[in-house]
Amino acid sequence: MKIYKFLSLFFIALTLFTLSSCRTSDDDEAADSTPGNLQLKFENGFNNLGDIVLNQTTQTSVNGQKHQFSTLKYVISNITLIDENGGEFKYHYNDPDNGAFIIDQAEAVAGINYINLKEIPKNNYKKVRIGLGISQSAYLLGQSGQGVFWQKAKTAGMAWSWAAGYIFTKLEGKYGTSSATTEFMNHCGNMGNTSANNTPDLYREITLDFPTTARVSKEITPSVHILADLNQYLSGQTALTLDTSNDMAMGSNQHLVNVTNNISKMFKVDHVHND
Ligand SMILES: [Cu+2]
Repeated sequence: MKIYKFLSLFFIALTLFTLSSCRTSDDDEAADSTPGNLQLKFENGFNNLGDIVLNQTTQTSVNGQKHQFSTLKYVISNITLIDENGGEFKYHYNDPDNGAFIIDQAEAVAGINYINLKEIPKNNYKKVRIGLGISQSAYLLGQSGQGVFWQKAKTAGMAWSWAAGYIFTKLEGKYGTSSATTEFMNHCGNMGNTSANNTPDLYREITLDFPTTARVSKEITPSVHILADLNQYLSGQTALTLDTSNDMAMGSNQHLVNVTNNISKMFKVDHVHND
């Protein structure tokens, strides 16, 4: 009985193998599965108006506060592409040295920050999932497990001591009632090991739909244009007012949890270029 089962499985496997090898030799062209590249473009704006100019573009919050940014940076990691069948391709997941990036408005070129992803399996992708910040799993690999990105984050001012860890989102600028004149600093990030320290985990994963399919192949490098609406910062799901109790906040206190939840809703894919 066992032998019979084994033999029938063996012949099924042999048939499938023969069929599939026929198919590949028949049409080499269509079956070319050479990986390609994909680009993510991040454009920071207020509402639907892109390209925030640091120290200049001023927004009024729902609570009536004028505010502008002098520093606007955040960490993106654990990028996952989701294909039309729901299959997921994880790009250097929990590997900050290769899979984490800093979006810095001061480095934007014509309002755009670029992340270029390489060696992406040829496929038709419908969604992307992005991590805002660095996951606990990645952080707990330890400093030697992410020496390159840790150094990069240090240089960019996106890290505290190793014990406290990364700054996930760094917002600095000025605010006020009639004009933006009072300085603020809101630095969101985890205080090290969140379960050992019993502190909130501010890492967020956000899934974004594509309005059209991104067709990755060796010929086509799709470019996914993401708008980040920074109006969500003070005017998101929790309307926030800056005052002396929270305008110099660093870490993961309740105000910064609210900021994180607000801005985790700020991303949307505006369009996809397939050229
Ligand atoms: Cu575009």
